[in-house]
Amino acid sequence: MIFSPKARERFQKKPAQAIEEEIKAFTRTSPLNRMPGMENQVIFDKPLVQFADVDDPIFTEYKTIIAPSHLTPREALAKASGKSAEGLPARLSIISWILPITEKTRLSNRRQTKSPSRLWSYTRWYGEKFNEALRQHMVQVLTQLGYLAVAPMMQPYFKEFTNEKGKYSNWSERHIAYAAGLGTFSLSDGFITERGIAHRCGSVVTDLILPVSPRVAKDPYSNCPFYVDGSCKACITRCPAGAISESGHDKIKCFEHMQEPELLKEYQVGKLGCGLCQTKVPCEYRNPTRKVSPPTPHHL
Ligand code: B12
Ligand code: SF4
Ligand code: SF4
Repeated sequence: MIFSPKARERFQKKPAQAIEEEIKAFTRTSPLNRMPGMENQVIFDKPLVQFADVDDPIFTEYKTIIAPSHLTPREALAKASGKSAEGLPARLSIISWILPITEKTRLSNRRQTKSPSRLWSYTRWYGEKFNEALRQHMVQVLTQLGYLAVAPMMQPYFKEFTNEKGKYSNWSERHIAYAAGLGTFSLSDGFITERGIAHRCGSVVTDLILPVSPRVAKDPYSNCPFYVDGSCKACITRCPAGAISESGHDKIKCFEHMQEPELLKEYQVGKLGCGLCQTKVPCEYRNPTRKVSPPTPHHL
């Protein structure tokens, strides 16, 4: 990847705009953002991109909210670059993105009552491969431009653990997205953005200085009507595993429901996903607490 002097200047003078454009262009043009065997069918629509400040105290709070093993972004970059956390530049940023799932895929999953549609499972399997390519691409762009950059989820130190509540990891992409002001959590546990809950997300830590995006949500659950006034609860009846109740999401029941060896074979994917609680619900493709939704469509 070779950058012209003009392109380099764009990253120096307008870094936020240049990063956002790079993520959107990669999503628009990458052959990996296409359903296999259905060349014209994209997996994700136009991404949302925002930035967080690495020294936001919320990242230290995550050591209590999630687990002590959850890395701060400074620790994540230091581990990857072989430096000490203190040896890194004073200002660091996080790039966080949301990849909204297309209408066609959402509609196909709306019709399901027990297991995910083929398109939804393809989004879980091939869509995450695209998400990985996007993480790698952004790290490559930034390092070629002379910046430090790491996608913690792609590092050998990324780990998933299990405790009495179920699975968790040492780099939660949704908690990063929350810090970057992209949305809030919900009754079903999913992350509700201005483009809804049906999405996948990703992030990169860098020493490129980016403007911090404001966190406008009142609290970590304010995009979910259940936590605003006790209403909605559509995800409770939508979940075929009985994993969602007024007390929240049972991660163990959810995980167990997603193990369907016959369907894995039929769809020929490594992981099925499910996402019934993310389709045919008021938060599917918009923030349900907004009276007026932003204009649609948001296709590439
Ligand atoms: C482990 C895992 C699972 C586990 C556990 C999920 C979980 N809730 O943690 C299981 C197998 C159950 C699972 C299921 C699914 N997953 Co999953 N999974 C992950 C993974 C690998 C790690 C998640 C993690 O670290 N969680 C940490 C724990 C602690 O988070 P938590 O319990 O949800 O956190 C709660 C508390 O922190 C609480 N909280 C309490 N106090 C406070 C205070 C503050 C300030 C804040 C911010 C929060 C907070 O809020 C949270 C929500 O209740 C991520 C990828 C990644 N690296 O991020 C994908 C990820 C979370 N999965 C994803 C998806 C899409 C799914 C499925 C829809 C499957 C599918 N693809 O079809 C289902 C959805 C389940 C659901 N109802 O949300 C997406 C989420 C996108 C979204 N729309 O929210 C992710 C981010 C993958 C990605 N790259 O996009 N997953
Ligand atoms: S379906 Fe309703 S209650 Fe459930 S997460 Fe979405 S907005 Fe919240
Ligand atoms: S909570 Fe889990 S099992 Fe239930 S609908 Fe959502 S993804 Fe499926």
